[in-house]
Amino acid sequence: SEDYTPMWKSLGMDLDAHDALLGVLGQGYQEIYLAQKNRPEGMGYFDFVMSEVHGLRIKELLDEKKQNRKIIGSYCVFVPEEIALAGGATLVGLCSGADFAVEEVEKHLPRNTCSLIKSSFGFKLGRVCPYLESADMIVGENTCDGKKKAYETFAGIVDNLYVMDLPQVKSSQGRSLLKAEYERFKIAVEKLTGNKITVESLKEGIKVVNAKRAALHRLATLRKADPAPISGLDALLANQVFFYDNPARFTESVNKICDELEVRIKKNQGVFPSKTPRILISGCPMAVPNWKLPWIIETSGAVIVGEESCVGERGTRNLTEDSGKNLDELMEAITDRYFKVDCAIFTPNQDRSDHIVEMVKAYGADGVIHYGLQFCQPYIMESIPVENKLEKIGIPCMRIETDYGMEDVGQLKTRVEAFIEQI
Ligand code: BJ8
Repeated sequence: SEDYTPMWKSLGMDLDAHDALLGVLGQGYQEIYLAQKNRPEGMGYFDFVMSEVHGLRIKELLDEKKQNRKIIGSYCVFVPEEIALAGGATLVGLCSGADFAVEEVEKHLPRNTCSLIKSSFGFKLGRVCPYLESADMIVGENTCDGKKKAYETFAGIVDNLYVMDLPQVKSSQGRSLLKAEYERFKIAVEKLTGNKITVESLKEGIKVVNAKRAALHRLATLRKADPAPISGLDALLANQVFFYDNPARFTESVNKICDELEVRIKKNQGVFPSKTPRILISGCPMAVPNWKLPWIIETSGAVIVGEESCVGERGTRNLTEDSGKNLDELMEAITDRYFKVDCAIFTPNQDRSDHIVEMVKAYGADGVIHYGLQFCQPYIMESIPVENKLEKIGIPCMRIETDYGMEDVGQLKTRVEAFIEQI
């Protein structure tokens, strides 16, 4: 492939550190992804995307910038891509799934901060993320205390941070706050791009994002089959690439895989034999290249059939109503759609545990593995009532707390194997 060194250099990246990162990423991908058997052919597209994740896609973004298009980076599924697209900007996800520049990070953040936040800092401080370096605007959000306070520090490290406030209660006041923040974001996008958002452009943005989510809904539905036609690792990858790829191309590629999976299901073909124990993963989001737990699960005799996660169904569950006749109606519809996201920062958060039960039933899961990142108060706190609720109705649940390190892989594997044997 092309030599992207000059491009990375132009973004001010640390080339040696970046080479090291790409080396680790490539090796991990080889060992975790390419080592899988019976993968759908359509996954070839995602293999290509991953091999070019800091290459071709960045070149595309920089080409867009040359055409005067702005790039907006975000760390949370509450930032509406519909609005970014309507303003003629491209939205990319910035959450990171690997430890980097740990010592440097701990000069800015306490050690007992979750891996996801530390990683975001590490990728910036280590200058190894070309998405972050390409972004014209970085959106942080007031969600958990960790992120909320970390952005105060982050504002001194990057010069283009925009912080979105978010409600914590699903009340009418909470909804009004969300609506007001989306209006404020719309204005910020317009100011950034110099484009006025119109009814037409917002409808088009909604259409593009709905299509992308609908493709993932289709993929999720196909995973109900036994034998499972696609591994959880591969489905997770599609959910991760959702945040980076060109939306139309992503939609087309996922739909192509779905066509292939439909044929597999008809022929009763799967990635694992039928009656393989089926696991639903629930909890904190898994950003690229955080594949640790799914990899452990799927090399321990089980298949993952769903992700109750923001990199998964919690993030993509609902579509946005696009029948509004004016801007306000469309903004109301966007607010309605996002207000349903049942992140653990909300209190109370009954919807989330209801959705977990619903997903167990819909995907025929035999058990739930709750994934909590160490020091993530919201999800770890919720994991206990979630486990209680599931066990009360006879659904086995195991709670895992981990980080991005590899030290606990052996121990986790032993626990996961024991859990799978018992369900
Ligand atoms: S809508 S889940 S993407 S906030 S793991 S940083 S919660 S301490 S990521 Fe999230 Fe938006 Fe919610 Fe989804 Fe804090 Fe927990 Fe760390 Fe987390």
